[in-house]
Amino acid sequence: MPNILLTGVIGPHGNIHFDLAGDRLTRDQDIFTTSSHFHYVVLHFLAQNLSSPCVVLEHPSLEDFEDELRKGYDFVGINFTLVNIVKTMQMCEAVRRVAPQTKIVLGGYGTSCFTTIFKGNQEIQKLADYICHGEGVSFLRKLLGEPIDAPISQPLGPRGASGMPWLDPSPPGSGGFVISGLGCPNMCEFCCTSHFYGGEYIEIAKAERLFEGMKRIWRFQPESCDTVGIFDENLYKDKEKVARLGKLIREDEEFGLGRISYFSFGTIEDLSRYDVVEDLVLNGVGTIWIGVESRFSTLPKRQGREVKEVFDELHAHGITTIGSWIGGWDFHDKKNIEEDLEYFISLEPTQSQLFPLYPPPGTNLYERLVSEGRLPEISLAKTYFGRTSGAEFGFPDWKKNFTEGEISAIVEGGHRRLYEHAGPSAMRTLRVQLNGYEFCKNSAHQVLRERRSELHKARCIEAYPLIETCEFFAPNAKVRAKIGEIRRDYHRLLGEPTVRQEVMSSYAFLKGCLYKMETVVGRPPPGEPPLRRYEYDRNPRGPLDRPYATVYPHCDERFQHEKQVYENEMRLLNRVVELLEQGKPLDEAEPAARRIHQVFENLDAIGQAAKLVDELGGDVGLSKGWLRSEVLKGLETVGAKVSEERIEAQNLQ
Ligand code: B12
Ligand code: SF4
Repeated sequence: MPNILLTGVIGPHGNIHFDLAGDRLTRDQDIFTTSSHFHYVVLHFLAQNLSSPCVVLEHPSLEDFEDELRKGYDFVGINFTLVNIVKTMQMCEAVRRVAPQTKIVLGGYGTSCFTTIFKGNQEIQKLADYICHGEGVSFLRKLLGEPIDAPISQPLGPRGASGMPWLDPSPPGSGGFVISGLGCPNMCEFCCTSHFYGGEYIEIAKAERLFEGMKRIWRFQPESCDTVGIFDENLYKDKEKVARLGKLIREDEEFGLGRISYFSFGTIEDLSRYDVVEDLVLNGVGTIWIGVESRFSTLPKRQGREVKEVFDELHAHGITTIGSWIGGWDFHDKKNIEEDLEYFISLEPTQSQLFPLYPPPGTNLYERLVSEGRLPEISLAKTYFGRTSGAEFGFPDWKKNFTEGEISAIVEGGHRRLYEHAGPSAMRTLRVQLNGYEFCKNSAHQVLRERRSELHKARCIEAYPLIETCEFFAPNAKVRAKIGEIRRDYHRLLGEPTVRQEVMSSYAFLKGCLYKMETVVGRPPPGEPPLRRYEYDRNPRGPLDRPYATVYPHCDERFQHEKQVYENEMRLLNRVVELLEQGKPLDEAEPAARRIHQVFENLDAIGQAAKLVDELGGDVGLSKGWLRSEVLKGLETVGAKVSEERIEAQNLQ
């Protein structure tokens, strides 16, 4: 059987992170920006649907990649996006040099470069032996001589995670992804995923197989009940599938609505055909990512009910949202873009993604702009892509009423404005979970009263310890009042906090203050994700074993250290909780517990110190704008260097 290596692109990734929550969904929320990590679901999906032995690599450096190639593979499959064209070229060159007998297969959205910007360029076409321009399982099975119509199994991959980096630097993995379908017939002009599949919808799994995949993921993580993601550009287009999946979840004895909820993508057009309770809440929907794009959009997918009405209704019934907004359409001018953004902010999406409009090659938007002479000639684009490091994917100024700089500033400002209006996403989520709990508790449906309410309750209990820190560091009085109301509603609905919740609140507050101070004086940028190697050796494994063995070839010392510190802290806190629950006075406890007690007694002073450091940050030359944008992205600028020097000078005095 042929030997396959499947890999993502080489690092370092620079500012093209794998941190969806930090970079986008909770961007610029002060210390409440969560951080997350993602895995290559797609590589595991491919590996788990082939019978040939495979190795999957995540985040190799060029050297790691070359070392792996030397082990001898028949095929190397690379997944890449357009921003990573240059890295992909480098990898192809490495394969030809180090392992000339290995055949190269390219796949993923990046391959659209071969039909657009590199169309007809013989030299570049020769980079790879095979290019997959669509669904990959059938492509690889055909290439490897495996049965094409064998059933497709849902992936059970490594788990991603997200959380406040200062609370738990390495939160346990949660959730997972199943794949319902690829592509979308709507073909919105700017959308590269629908164009990639030529406007077709390729169904990967019916409701029954999806549910099996979801249950399999849940069985592997009974301790951390969280949400499973369903990849489908437009799940809610198929109302019958959503209903069938919902029935399976609702009637499931093992998990049911008390444990299972899911995330997927939906449009206003489709959601307008749904009843929020009968068709969504009762069907196990947890979070919906809705492309709002713009209040003024005439895209068919945006037609239907008033957008705000849809968001409000979802939130009122316990369904969280990710809203996305795009700035820089032709119809945007300097005045109406403000109105548009203001409207988006008023939706208070639980999480958000704000982006400038950009024309991915392969879309109708790209074609139109080229034909209107608004984008450089394709040959120029070729040079452009070839010249950059790959990290600066973007286009020269082409927007009607904005330069790229102007639009970026508006988008960046939008994150902050949303935070200053709606507060941290952690509290927006808690608001929605409380709403869900109250709604379910009072519902006429027994299954909501008895089961789904438990899911909301568990999430509220988990989020409680963050309330105090969010309230204390709220960006303004309006947000502080909103959080105060959340606290009151929590107490009204779920009673007084337990001893553990109180202790965890104090701990969160302490850690939040420390992080705040660290933010002001400058924190090292997040590290590169570590190399992970997954071996699909095809040896028989039990039903509750993962289908691969994982190896971390390089020790990540920072990660190990932070994890160790966290575990020690948790041991100590557990001891404190134990003592308090037994009614034993902490000032008579063993020294470690006594010290924690003393620190907790002084939280007010620590909080004031953190606020002071925050305020002084500006005076010592640390502009808040720099802290927000550059520290977040881990970029170095001249301004940043100057600020660092000033801080060092101040420290020496
Ligand atoms: C999950 C996701 C992420 C995750 C994980 C990324 C990862 N590498 O796995 C995170 C959050 C980290 C992420 C980051 C980014 N992402 Co992203 N992401 C997605 C998302 C939502 C789903 C992708 C997915 O796994 N789908 C499920 C799989 C099964 O389907 P698929 O990708 O279509 O794969 C099939 C085929 O393409 C093919 N195939 C794919 N790879 C291969 C490889 C081989 C060898 C073969 C034969 C076949 C094959 O077979 C697969 C199964 O049929 C898509 C949007 C979307 N709705 O699809 C964007 C998307 C892929 N991301 C995109 C972008 C721009 C980014 C970022 C650059 C964002 C940023 N500015 O930082 C970074 C780049 C990170 C990186 N270095 O690769 C763009 C890519 C645009 C383009 N034309 O290239 C997309 C399409 C979003 C969009 N609409 O613009 N992303
Ligand atoms: S509805 Fe969404 S996925 Fe479908 S074409 Fe439009 S933007 Fe793309």
